[in-house]
Amino acid sequence: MDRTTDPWGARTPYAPGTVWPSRVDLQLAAGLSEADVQRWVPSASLLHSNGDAMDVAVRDGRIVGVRGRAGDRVNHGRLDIKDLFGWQANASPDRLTVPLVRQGGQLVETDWDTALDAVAERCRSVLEEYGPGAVGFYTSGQLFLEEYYTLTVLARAGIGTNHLDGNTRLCTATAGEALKESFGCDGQPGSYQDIDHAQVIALWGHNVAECQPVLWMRILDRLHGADPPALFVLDPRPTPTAREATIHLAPRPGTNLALLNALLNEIITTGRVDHAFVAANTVGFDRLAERVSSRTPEWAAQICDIPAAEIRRTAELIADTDRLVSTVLQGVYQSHQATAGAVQINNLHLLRGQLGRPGAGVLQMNGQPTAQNTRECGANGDLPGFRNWANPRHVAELADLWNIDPAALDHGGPPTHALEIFRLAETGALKFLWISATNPAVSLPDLARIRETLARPGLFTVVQDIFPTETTAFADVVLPAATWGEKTGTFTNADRTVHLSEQAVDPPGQARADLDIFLDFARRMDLRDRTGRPLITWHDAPSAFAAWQRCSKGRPCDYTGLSYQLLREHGGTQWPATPALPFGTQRLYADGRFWAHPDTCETYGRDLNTGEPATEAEYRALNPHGKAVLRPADYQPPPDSPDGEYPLWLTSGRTIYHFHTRTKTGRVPELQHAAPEVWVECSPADAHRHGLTDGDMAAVTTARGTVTARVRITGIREGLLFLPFHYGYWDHGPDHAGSPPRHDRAANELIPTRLDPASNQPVFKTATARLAPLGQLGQLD
Ligand SMILES: Nc1nc2c(c(=O)[nH]1)N[C@H]1C(S)=C(S)[C@@H](COP(=O)(O)OP(=O)(O)OC[C@H]3O[C@@H](n4cnc5c(=O)[nH]c(N)nc54)[C@H](O)[C@@H]3O)O[C@H]1N2
Ligand SMILES: Nc1nc2c(c(=O)[nH]1)N[C@H]1C(S)=C(S)[C@@H](COP(=O)(O)OP(=O)(O)OC[C@H]3O[C@@H](n4cnc5c(=O)[nH]c(N)nc54)[C@H](O)[C@@H]3O)O[C@H]1N2
Ligand SMILES: [Mo]
Repeated sequence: MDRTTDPWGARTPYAPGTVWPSRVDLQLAAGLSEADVQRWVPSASLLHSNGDAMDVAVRDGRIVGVRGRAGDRVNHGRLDIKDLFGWQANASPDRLTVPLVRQGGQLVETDWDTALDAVAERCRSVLEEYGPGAVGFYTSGQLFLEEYYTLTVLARAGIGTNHLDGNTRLCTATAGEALKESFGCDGQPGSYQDIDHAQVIALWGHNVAECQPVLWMRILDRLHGADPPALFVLDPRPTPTAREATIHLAPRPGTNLALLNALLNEIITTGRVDHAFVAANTVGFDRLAERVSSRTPEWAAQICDIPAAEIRRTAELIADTDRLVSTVLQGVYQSHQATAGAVQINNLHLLRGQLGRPGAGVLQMNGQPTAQNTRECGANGDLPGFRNWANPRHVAELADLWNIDPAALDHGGPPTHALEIFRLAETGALKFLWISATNPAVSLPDLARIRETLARPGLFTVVQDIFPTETTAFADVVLPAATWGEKTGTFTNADRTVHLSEQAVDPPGQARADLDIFLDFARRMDLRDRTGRPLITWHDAPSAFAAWQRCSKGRPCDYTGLSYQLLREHGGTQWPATPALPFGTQRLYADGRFWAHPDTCETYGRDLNTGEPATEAEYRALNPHGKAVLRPADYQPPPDSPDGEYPLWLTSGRTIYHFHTRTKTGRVPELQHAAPEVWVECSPADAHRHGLTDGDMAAVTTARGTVTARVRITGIREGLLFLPFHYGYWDHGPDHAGSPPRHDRAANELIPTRLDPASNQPVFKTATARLAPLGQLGQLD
């Protein structure tokens, strides 16, 4: 079977409450069989958040394939096509293999000592002249736990800066915030096993078929088995996910909250609330009921452009079951009123008591493979261990652990978010920016502005990557990293499953593990605690893991029961895992105990529409006993909506074949061949109106820029365009000699900078644009 044309492979149907049958997926280099493999090294997928466990095949010191692990709780042996083929990127001839420093405008090769001394010297001089507020770190959702924790201690305790965030800000900041607002603390309530029991599965803005294909295989196998669940999909596009839906609603972009408020109202007015659960486990019911009381299906129908009868049918479907699983992703997190919307999905589960039982759970999904670790280790604009920056006792706990003065961690406000870090760089306030394992010159909104910022002469930029990218092109120092398969560490998927990923082969050339790079930098900076001892007391992945375990102790993400050995033997294990419960915890909140008590919660909450934080006193008054909080939010129309100049909505997202800015998947022949160039999806009516047919080249223009793309006519909502955001410029082909590069391919040329007020996650999904046949656009002829 060719998995590039049949991405989900053969079905293994199963009935509710039974074990998902295993199916082992294998891909080896051409001509090799399993007998040719000399070693199998345990790891898990690093190309999405599902955490699919696999063994990496090694022969003669090279990676020659992968095989899914049948015994792992997450994937039961399956792998998706990015994983089946993606390992080939590790051996690309254009990997970064030596450090580079900028000299006379050019990046030239150098050795590690020269490169890291240059970085440390600049960092020290910026600190002396401007203080820690001039130093920033922008990291990833793709490193390992040990690396994030080290970076966090280095940046927050060592340098003393508040400016540390991850690209998780673009990805799952809203997931974290929505969990904090409803349950007091980050941490995924549900478990993938809930799919095995569900009667109704609701996918909110989540194209799981393309983005978590193995989770989709699990859902597909239920759909093909006895007593299948009903599937609800909310997405304005007819995705492969939507095609299998019992009910597919395709709302106007940016209107999730209107629909959700109508669903909540319908559940309340039709007497479907589980009042016993609500009374025992929540606060805020009366306020929520009052706020949604006028939000009828007819009201939402006008806003969402969906028939009211469909909204009623949806309310019945999701409220007439005792086993509801929801997943939420970027169609909510990157859309208008992101946190407000995601929180209403939590509310829906709380009103119905759909939490903490087999088949009753909510998955506020992650996207990136290690985004959970960025968040729990505090490399994301939060404090490690889901501690509350506004709670002095939590701050003191960290200061104690790191043996530093608590004042060094008190910056009078929350940690700086990524877009603010870039704004500080733009204004010149930030002088030193270290970017690791992310490619902002393609993935941030409003790229022209990002390029200008990165090119500022007063900004010293360190970029740590495995390939030359659009971002390394702006760097003052480029550090070549080792990656998955070439280094050891742990990471945690979207349902809290921790995997150990072990080194299988040597990194290419002089490339070094990100952990070693951070540790080496910390040594060169001579970072000390308050008694003058080295601040960072660990030296490799296992000792970094042990340090993190101490930090996680007693917190919701408790890792103290885990060890590399346990992970090796037991495979994926869900935190919290304590010495008493070393094999982990399947569901959070099964006992109705939340991490929401004022003394333990991660946040005192905020207004979902303004982001205005509540004080400790206000939170204590609202939630003295630490129950789940039902937080309402009113629908507000999106600030930009189609007009005469930009008459269409523009959204963006993913295809199954590529990962993000394609630095890996673009170098894999099978994947690149399957999706070689950027396209724009539009409806038949919009194509016709613009004189376009399938395959024509068209220009998509917003107030920010123009992208040229091939037209793909689909059943997408009329009035909406979709661009994949995968295509930047590293393989754009040679420009005409001497002419400046044309920035006409990346979706983010077009996206303005707008943030969700509660999570500060950029709104990538609701821009407005116009479409034109390329021939009519004079300057691009
Ligand atoms: N193949 C592949 N898989 C991946 C990734 C990848 O790059 N490629 N990346 C990983 C990462 S980091 C992430 S975050 C996840 C993302 O996974 P998803 O969130 O599933 O992917 P997206 O395509 O970004 O967005 C999902 C859907 O949101 C819809 N949408 C747009 N606007 C709205 C709206 O206003 N309302 C609603 N309800 N829906 C809307 C889009 O039509 C789109 O189909 O995927 C992960 N998995
Ligand atoms: N318009 C639009 N924009 C979006 C989105 C969207 O849906 N629409 N989605 C957003 C989301 S959800 C996300 S997650 C971001 C993703 O955006 P990015 O994080 O910028 O995307 P990647 O291409 O994954 O970048 C990761 C970089 O790390 C490098 N790398 C890989 N492995 C390693 C390693 O082990 N060590 C080091 N040092 N480097 C490594 C890769 O080569 C690559 O350059 O994009 C966001 N931007
Ligand atoms: Mo993401």
